[in-house]
Amino acid sequence: MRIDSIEILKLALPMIHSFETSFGRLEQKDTVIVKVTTDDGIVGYGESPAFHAPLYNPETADTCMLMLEKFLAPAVIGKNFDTPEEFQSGYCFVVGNNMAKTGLECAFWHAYAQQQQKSLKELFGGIRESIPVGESIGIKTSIDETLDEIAQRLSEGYVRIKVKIKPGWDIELTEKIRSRFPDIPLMLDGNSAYTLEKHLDTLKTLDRFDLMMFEQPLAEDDIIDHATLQKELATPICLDESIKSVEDARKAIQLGACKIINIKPGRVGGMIESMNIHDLAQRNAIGVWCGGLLESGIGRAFNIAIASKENYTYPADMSPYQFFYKEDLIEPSFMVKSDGHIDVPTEQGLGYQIKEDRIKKYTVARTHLRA
Ligand code: OSB
Ligand code: MG
Repeated sequence: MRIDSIEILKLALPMIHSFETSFGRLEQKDTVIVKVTTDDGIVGYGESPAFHAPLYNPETADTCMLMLEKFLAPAVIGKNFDTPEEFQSGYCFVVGNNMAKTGLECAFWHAYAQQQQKSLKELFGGIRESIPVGESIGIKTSIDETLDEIAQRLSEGYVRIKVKIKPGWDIELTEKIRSRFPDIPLMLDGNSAYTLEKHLDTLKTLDRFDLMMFEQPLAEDDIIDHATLQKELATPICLDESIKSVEDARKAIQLGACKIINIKPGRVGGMIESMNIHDLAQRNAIGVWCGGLLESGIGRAFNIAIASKENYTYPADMSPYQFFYKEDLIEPSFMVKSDGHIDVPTEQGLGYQIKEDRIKKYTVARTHLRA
């Protein structure tokens, strides 16, 4: 397939509810949609799920736009590629910028799936018909509000609850959750807000609440302190921000810094690297799960497909669009069933219809490269 055209679109998706984590409150979701067109007229879409500001990782929607326009898209435009691996090798000289790379790689996967007349699930080697889903609950204004949301989601079928914490919004919160819901699969996500030096006692107290896992308590660039912490805790540590590549995963596993890995394709640079991490983790008996970055349905479609692989043994963060947005960029969007599972599409291509008119409606900046 020759890549004849690449459109790079920055979208601003209004959020109906803000989402607060230890790094700040998200009130609006910027995202970047990449659209490739091949010489055969096949059109593929991908998503770079960056935010408006570099809070979760160093990228933003604007850096994705710039990197895609100046380096990534020019490296592949007008050229022929037979496989996603070949396509990726076209721009692998670019260091970092994993979210920018993910949008481009996914757009190629989407086009490739259509050319091969296969589903993403089949291309990724998925084995599950449906995937289990948990909810990720942001920092609220009161503990009661958090408890009510947990009760609501459990009644809707979500199979585990993840709660965002930060220093000062942790022990009392977890205590109250556990006293009202003693047996639910519960996990906490610190989003890098804690340090060994200041918070070891807090972390050891949280260790008593029979948690499924503790996601990224310490700094995003620190796997050494996570290894020290894991020796102090019975709760399995799950790394999110710290794992940006299969090499990071290898080192974290070797050091004993985690027992579980949250794989977000956007954070690690795409589906190929996600699969590399999945395979490495599986060889080392480390379970993985698919995290989210509040993607639109376009990004989520890739996440759902990859989460059907064998070693995705924990529930995904895959809240449906209704939690955050008025409408999705795919229609119909995926649905979380009353058993807390999402069906994995088996149709050729993405498995969902793209709503071009909605992409247009939310586009605030656009670049078009032609061969
Ligand atoms: O740390 O998992 C995270 C959302 C934005 C930034 C970071 C994180 C999250 C989530 C994802 O918890 C929730 C979702 O995409 O449904
Ligand atoms: Mg996280």
